[in-house]
Amino acid sequence: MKNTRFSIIICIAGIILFGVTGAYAQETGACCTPDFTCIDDINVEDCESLGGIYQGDGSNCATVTCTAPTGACCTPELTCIDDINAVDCESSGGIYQGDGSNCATVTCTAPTGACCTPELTCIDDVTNAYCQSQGGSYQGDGSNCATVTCDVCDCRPGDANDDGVANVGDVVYIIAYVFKGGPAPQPYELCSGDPNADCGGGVGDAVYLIGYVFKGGPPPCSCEDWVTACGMPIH
Ligand SMILES: [Ca+2]
Ligand SMILES: [Ca+2]
Repeated sequence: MKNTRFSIIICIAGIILFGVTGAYAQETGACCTPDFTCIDDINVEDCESLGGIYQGDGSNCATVTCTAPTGACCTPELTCIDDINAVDCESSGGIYQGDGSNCATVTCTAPTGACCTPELTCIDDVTNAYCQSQGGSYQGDGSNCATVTCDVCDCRPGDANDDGVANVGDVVYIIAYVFKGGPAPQPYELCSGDPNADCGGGVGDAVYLIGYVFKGGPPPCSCEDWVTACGMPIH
């Protein structure tokens, strides 16, 4: 009889304890996710498992603003901007300096080097990001124009499929490009597909190549000839 009464007490205590902890586990509130959207009615464990920041029991998205932390941003030109979030900084090519950082204590430095512009001139002391933003080709950290050659003529007019030789495969490639919406000549859409150096791509180039390959006609022009005829940049 005593044992039975004891069991009942334990059972009731268990039910009360379960009720209390159960109620506690069901507390919910708003959650700011890592991409700064707000989710309502979520408990702290679920919020944190999403990588979010729990806004407190009973909070809700109507009154919560999920904002990204801000800090200083070094732009590609190495100037500093304050009070910007990481996503905005990096989407403009900058380097985010950390939450709470500010330009008063930040020095924006980045490795620099030489940059070959699309016009094949050389610019010194620019960052990779800046060079690319100008459509250039970055030559590596610490490189400089004294030792860099930008004016490389690396187009092979007539080798439209970029396999190193101008032959019947390029005739087929150019015809597919002109008449069937095939891929453009590579790597330079115009120059690589323009063996007759008339600064335009078309069926005339296929005819010119056929003459060269099958009929002993003149060979495709050189890259230098093409640039002389059509000018820089190679494209
Ligand atoms: Ca080829
Ligand atoms: Ca042509």
